[in-house]
Amino acid sequence: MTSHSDEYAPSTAEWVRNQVDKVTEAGTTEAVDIMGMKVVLLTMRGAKSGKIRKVPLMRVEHNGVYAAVASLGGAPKNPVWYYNLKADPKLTLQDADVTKEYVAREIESAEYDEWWTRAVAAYPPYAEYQTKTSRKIPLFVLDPIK
Ligand code: F42
Repeated sequence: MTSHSDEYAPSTAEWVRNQVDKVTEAGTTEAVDIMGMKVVLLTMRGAKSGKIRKVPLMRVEHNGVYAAVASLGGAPKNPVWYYNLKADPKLTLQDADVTKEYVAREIESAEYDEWWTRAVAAYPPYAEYQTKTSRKIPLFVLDPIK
């Protein structure tokens, strides 16, 4: 069992750290965007460090359910946060100034296709990222708790 420290461990990517800081200062994810498209902020447990990790992602939502797209710009490897959610699927997601609890589950086949269409509609560059790698970009559905 990972030791749980409530210490926040910032991303090692400065531009991401800066966006997380902006959201935290403003109290809303509306404070940031990517080329004008909306961002949400996930807070999860580090799989090895047990620390709090904050991961901004593009906003992909349908009827109160969100998707987390482990695209990493089409890089050959999954982002590290993918392994965090596999280890501990409980997370919080902030959309604008509302933060709620969710459980992440990785999806496949028909459900994957349905959510991939929604993801590309929300952020068209995802389609280009998938052409850049033989890695199938993983998708998690984030189901609200209660
Ligand atoms: N990334 C995406 O993949 N998809 C998106 O749609 C997306 C949108 C987006 C919008 C705004 C923004 O500011 C950033 C956005 N990003 C998006 C980038 C995203 O927020 C992440 O920075 C990116 O996906 C890379 O995630 P990462 O978890 O690989 O982060 C790296 C840079 C990182 O912080 N690495 C840490 C390090 O020290 O190397 C470790 C992080 C970590 O979680 N460590 C675990 C722990 O225990 O703490 C260890 C886990 C293990 O098993 O090793």
